[in-house]
Amino acid sequence: MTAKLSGNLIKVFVYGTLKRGEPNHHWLTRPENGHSRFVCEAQTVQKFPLVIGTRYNIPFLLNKPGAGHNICGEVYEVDDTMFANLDVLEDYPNYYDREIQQVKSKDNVSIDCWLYLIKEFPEQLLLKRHLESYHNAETQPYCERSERLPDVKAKEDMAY
Ligand code: PCA
Repeated sequence: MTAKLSGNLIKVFVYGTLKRGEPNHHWLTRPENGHSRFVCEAQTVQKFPLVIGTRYNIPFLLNKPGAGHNICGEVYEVDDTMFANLDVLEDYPNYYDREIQQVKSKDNVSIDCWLYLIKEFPEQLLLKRHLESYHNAETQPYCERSERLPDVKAKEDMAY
């Protein structure tokens, strides 16, 4: 017998702090946040700029397809509850936006997934180093939201 899940399963591609070994991965594995299952590693079919932004060193996938790299990340299957909780973490739609993008697994299977990205951003962010794969240990350390200053001007802060 398989466990009953509430509602539909949704595919999400994560490329930043939600990946295994990264600072927000616990959000995906906490049972009270809902259901999630690791599906595979994958890379975006489109190229995107992936940069580290703000004084809090947050990974941003910028909505400028064609610039940057095919981004490496992980595909998860999540239920509605987990998806809603991911929206809370990413502060969708105020901070991150999200859209469906095609990614490819290592054995070349195409999967349509939701991913979180920044749609409106200051141009200077494009001048930062474009990553192909995010690893907190290799960048300036990520600062959790609970440790940040009150974010009155979140968007204006982005280029910091
Ligand atoms: N969390 C989401 C978007 C950026 C971030 O840090 C992710 O890992 O895909």
